[in-house]
Amino acid sequence: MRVATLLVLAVAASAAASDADWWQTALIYQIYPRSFKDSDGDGIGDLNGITEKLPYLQQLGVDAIWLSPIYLSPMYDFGYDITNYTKIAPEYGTMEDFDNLMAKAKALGIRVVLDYVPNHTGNESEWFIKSAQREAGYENYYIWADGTPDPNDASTTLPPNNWVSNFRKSAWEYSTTRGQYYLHQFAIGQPDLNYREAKVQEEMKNVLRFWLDKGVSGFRVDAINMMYEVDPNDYGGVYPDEPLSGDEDAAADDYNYLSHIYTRDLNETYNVVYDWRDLLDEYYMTDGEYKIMMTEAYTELTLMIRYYGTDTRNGSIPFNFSFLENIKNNSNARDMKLVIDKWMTYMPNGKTANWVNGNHDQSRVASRQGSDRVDAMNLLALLLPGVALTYQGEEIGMLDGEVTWEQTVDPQACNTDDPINYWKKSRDPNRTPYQWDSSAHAGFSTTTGDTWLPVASNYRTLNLAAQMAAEKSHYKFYKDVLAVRKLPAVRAGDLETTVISESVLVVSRLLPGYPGVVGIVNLSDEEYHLDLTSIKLLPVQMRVVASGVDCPHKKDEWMRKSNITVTAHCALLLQTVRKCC
Ligand SMILES: *[C@@H]1O[C@H](CO)[C@@H](O)[C@H](O)[C@H]1NC(C)=O
Ligand SMILES: *[C@@H]1O[C@H](CO)[C@@H](O)[C@H](O)[C@H]1NC(C)=O
Ligand SMILES: *[C@@H]1O[C@H](CO)[C@@H](O)[C@H](O)[C@H]1NC(C)=O
Ligand SMILES: *[C@@H]1O[C@H](CO)[C@@H](O)[C@H](O)[C@H]1NC(C)=O
Ligand SMILES: *[C@@H]1O[C@H](CO)[C@@H](O)[C@H](O)[C@H]1NC(C)=O
Ligand SMILES: *[C@@H]1O[C@H](CO)[C@@H](O)[C@H](O)[C@H]1NC(C)=O
Ligand SMILES: *[C@@H]1O[C@H](CO)[C@@H](O)[C@H](O)[C@H]1NC(C)=O
Ligand SMILES: CC(=O)N[C@H]1CO[C@H](CO)[C@@H](O)[C@@H]1O
Ligand SMILES: [Ca+2]
Ligand SMILES: [Ca+2]
Repeated sequence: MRVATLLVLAVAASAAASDADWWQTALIYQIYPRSFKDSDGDGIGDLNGITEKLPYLQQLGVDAIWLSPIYLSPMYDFGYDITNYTKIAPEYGTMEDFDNLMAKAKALGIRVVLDYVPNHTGNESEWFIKSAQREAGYENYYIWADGTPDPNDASTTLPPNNWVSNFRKSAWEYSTTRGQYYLHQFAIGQPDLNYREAKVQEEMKNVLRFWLDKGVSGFRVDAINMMYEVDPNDYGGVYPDEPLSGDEDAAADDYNYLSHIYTRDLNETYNVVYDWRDLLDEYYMTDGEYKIMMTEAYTELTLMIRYYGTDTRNGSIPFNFSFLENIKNNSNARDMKLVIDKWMTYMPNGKTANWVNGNHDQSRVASRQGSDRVDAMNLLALLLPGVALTYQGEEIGMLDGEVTWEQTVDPQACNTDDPINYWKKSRDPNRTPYQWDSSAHAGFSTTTGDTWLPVASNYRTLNLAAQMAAEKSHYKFYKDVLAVRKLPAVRAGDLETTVISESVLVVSRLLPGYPGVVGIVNLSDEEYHLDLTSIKLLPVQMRVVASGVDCPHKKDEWMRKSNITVTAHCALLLQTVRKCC
């Protein structure tokens, strides 16, 4: 059988995680504050709830938490519509609660990364209200434009052009206060800031400084590639229509109907990201802790790679969503290997890769790929070189919850006005509360009423407490793998991905002078006998250090590389005892 492998040589020399390089191998755990833990029984998760659960995250082994937005907001888009970037949403707590969370996290060795939402504020922001009133100095904080005449009704106007919002329908909303339309690439309550205005750039830098002064370790940056729109001065003073995409499945008011050449991925964006990097580096120079910046952009690979920086400027870590988008429930070992190798090949020299399994916008791994692939996907994300991101609940293999049309609150789903097909657009099912235990509301809340979204009905059997008590569970496997992630071979070793057969992928991490680590996933419904003799660098004897729920193996069991059995859906992690190579 032909064995395809790719070998990526280690670049990082140091194996220890100091304050300078902690981020290069960090496991970052994404918390969606509204759904993590409710400390005061109002049915909504909050900061004190997160603080209460920090010891859990520490024993699990996470390096840093990323909090989805915690700022003052009317919550039309659950915190991504920010009224004030430096105030805490009252339903999540107070600034004192935040300071307390920071102190506890620091004491436990967990770093805190915040969500930064630069593309838009909420429509209740003081800046937006002042801009709508044309208050001196604020006139150009947002993207304003005149309407076009309505041929059928002289008393009214139509939007300035054909641009469509990510959440469907026109991206323009009329402000009676100002007598002009403002742009919103997302919900109506999320007006786009104007980055061609120098004062906006300065204000947004001050937001970064405010939180860095409070001791955060960096930011995850929302929807970065939507930051700039074209300059109307280059188009005769108007914002030009976007061409049709040709997508036949998209209705005229659907985002995919247009090709977004004037509202996405503009070149101006990159310099702003590099400027933010310089600002973060000023703090790094002062306190010696590198501040991470991860940017979210669903775009093509070549544009994505530019966020990393240029020859003369440093940038961010662009999130790679290939795990989410390109690995399907029927992907085989070869497909997975391709996805991994492509990113490793395109990534600029010396930069850090990243692996995202899920987030609050995507269906959960277990729902997307089937529960029997949870261990395999967690193993791959944690074993590959670079930053790994885990969305809350993925460590126990949570499934999407059931949310009826009446219970639906996500604007992306509500905007469909479609009680039958709303679920296709809804992000609510993957935002249902964390399943802590089998008590009422899954231990998420003590409310006597409803939680903000319903708890998934499977919580009585699928919950953390049950998985902690079980001999084998997704949780135990995840924790075992995360412990191995701290080894020098995983932090700094070479990566080799090997397709053994249609359904078996082997990922090894080897570092000269240290024990090596080998992950094996069996994606098929059939049992295999593996012979890894062809992987010359592996020693003959290996020890099981993590064994997934579908594997019969026990931890600490010994295996010979010429004869390894992997049962259906088994994800296995082995460690060599002899030093590599
Ligand atoms: C946010 O609140 C602070 C006071 O806490 C105020 O100084 C600042 O102007 C506000 N910013 C916005 C955008 O409303
Ligand atoms: C903000 O937008 C929402 C719609 O998303 C609307 O209901 C609300 O009235 C707006 N508020 C302000 C202050 O403009
Ligand atoms: C954007 O920048 C790239 C790389 O520098 C360049 O090739 C491209 O022509 C630029 N596009 C525009 C529209 O200026
Ligand atoms: C970019 O970052 C690397 C690693 O932190 C550093 O050595 C280098 O000096 C930085 N380059 C610039 C232009 O800041
Ligand atoms: C991520 O990387 C894959 C290659 O592994 C690439 O095909 C894909 O376009 C990238 N996507 C994003 C959103 O980063
Ligand atoms: C796999 O995905 C396809 C398309 O999304 C879906 O129709 C099918 O039911 C899924 N199968 C499993 C086992 O989840
Ligand atoms: C994968 O699991 C199936 C089903 O148990 C099994 O037949 C097959 O041998 C396994 N593959 C390996 C390499 O062990
Ligand atoms: C993954 C993620 O954070 N997605 C966010 C992108 O931006 C929009 C608008 O701010 C949010 O609705 C998404 O949740
Ligand atoms: Ca609460
Ligand atoms: Ca924008």
